[in-house]
Amino acid sequence: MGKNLTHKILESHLVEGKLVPGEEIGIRIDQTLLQDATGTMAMLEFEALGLDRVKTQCSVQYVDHNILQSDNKNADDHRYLQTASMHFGIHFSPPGNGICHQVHFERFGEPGKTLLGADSHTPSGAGVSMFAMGAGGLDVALAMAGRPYYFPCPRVLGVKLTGKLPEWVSAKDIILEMLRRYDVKGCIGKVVEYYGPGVSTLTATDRLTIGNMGTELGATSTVFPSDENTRRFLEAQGRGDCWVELAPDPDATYDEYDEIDLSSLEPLIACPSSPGNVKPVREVAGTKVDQVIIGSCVNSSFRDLMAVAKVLEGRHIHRDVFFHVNPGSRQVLENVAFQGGLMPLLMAGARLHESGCLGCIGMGQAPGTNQVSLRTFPRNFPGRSGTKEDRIYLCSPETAVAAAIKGEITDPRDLGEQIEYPTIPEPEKYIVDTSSIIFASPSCGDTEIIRGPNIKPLPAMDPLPDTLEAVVLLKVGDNISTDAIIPAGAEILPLRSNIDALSQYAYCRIDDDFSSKCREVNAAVVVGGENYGQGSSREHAALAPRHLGVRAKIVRSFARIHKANLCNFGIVPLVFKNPEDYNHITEGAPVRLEGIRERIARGDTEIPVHVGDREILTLLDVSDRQREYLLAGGALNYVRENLTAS
Ligand code: MIC
Ligand code: SF4
Repeated sequence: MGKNLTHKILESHLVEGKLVPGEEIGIRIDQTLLQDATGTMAMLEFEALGLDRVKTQCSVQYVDHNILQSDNKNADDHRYLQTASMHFGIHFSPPGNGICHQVHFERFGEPGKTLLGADSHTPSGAGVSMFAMGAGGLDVALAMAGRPYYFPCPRVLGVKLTGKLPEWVSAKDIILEMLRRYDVKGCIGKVVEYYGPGVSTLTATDRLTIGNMGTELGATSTVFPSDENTRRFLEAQGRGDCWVELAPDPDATYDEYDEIDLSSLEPLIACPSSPGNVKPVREVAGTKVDQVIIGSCVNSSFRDLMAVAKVLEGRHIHRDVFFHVNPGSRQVLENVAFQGGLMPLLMAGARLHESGCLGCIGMGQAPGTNQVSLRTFPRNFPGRSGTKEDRIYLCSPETAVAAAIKGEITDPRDLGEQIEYPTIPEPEKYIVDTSSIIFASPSCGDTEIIRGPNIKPLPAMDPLPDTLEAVVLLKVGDNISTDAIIPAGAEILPLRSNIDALSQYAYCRIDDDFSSKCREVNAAVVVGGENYGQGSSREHAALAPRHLGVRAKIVRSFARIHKANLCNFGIVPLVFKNPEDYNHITEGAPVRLEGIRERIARGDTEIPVHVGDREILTLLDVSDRQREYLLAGGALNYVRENLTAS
């Protein structure tokens, strides 16, 4: 039986376990990526492991999220990350150089390698055929220390691509079509591997777009073959020497199958407020638009900006539209400028910003009250833009620019009557300017690490008690994202390296008093619905509640990264055995987990929970390693104890 590409890459990196879906496997990690919002904590965790240097082939620290400098905090963090990177042998990409996923794609990604990133959109590495995954900062810190990454072996969904995209339909519409089919939880526990004749019609940038938003499907990763298009891209980046050809066997099999005929696709759009709420653009055409943003780690590439610039040549945007452009990287901006794309953007009325996450993580660019905003971003969770009850739509650059011109949602194919479809060939050679990156070198090891007042040590965490007595302080519904657990935005994001200050904001968008209620009880429990903890990889969504005293969560189902983060920080992740029991729990109910320590230690998978005077059954589906973490009160306690012991 032929092998698919996912299994080939996993097999070549497997250090523990067997490739049986659902069983925990450990794989060797070749490369790691940190960004600043998750990176300060991950760097502190790496420091706590007491090593001199990272043990990976390549580790990179980016600064792209927290680049608004309204006081000392972010700039202090940047200097900490720079000096710590130099000290530990990590390449450092400073603020302004670009968004981690775009820069990693341009400068560091290599076909067939594994990449673990403290950011959920790390599967963007699919653009250059990496096996790339998002994880919590602690898991990435452990990978930087040379330890394997452990996760449940995924099922592989093979998606056969045939045909060729029509004009005005682009890679974003392929992933939106996947989201239309699978919604935000249809690919949990799966790797999506694309194969078939349609693959060769997609450039490396197109594949990045699809891999990036595979995260929104709940997928563990996305995999593409490495072919001539991969080689062409790497050569244009001056990195052709790392190219290898990678493909599934001709008779490869998959756990599940699907097929997309690219020629049959039409422009699609994700409506407020979920990436899975996808409709054909023509169904919402005519909706008045107030803001359009081209940018984020998806659709901010050279191709995307040039396509928009070409459409805008000799035109001006609608007078009621605020039109922003956030380039994905400095390299993108330099190449767009060189190829004449900048003037049409500026003359059309674009507000050109520095390269970074910006409005995607609520760092500026928030829309006004009741205003409709069309963005090429990957996410539109409620309130993430910074505006309450926001109306954010996600679409391709083609659909975005059509709306910018017309002032209303417009099927971009309608532009075709007056405007020729812009075909943007991959440049033969990109302008490659790496002068801003500080590359790791052995001499950097002496660099003194500079810590500003915003860098607070990690709070101590106590081990799990024998019996847990707690109170249900919050009950939430389905698809709660980590943005809802610990929001980002200009006010909160700068506190990521100060857990005590950050934790005051835990669940503040759902219950303003959550943190003060926590102070009144010994320990707290949170109850949730399906796909609890979807979205961002931020371990702060586990760390902050844990600091406040949340010791267990009982939900209908968990998202992968959040569940791993809960174990890493000693919060017991329980799932209702009978989903109906969700209906019988109310906020304020006392909860007792009798003998929880002993039950976890002896490997019980069924955990009885006393809620008020009822007993309900819950399931604990975690690995032996994660049981140790839970008992120790968190992975860091466990690893530290073990490092000391050995
Ligand atoms: C996001 O898109 O939600 C983020 C901000 O990039 C996060 C990381 C974070 O919260 O720092 C992610 O995707 O993991
Ligand atoms: Fe940054 Fe947005 Fe991408 Fe997250 S999704 S890495 S916030 S651009």
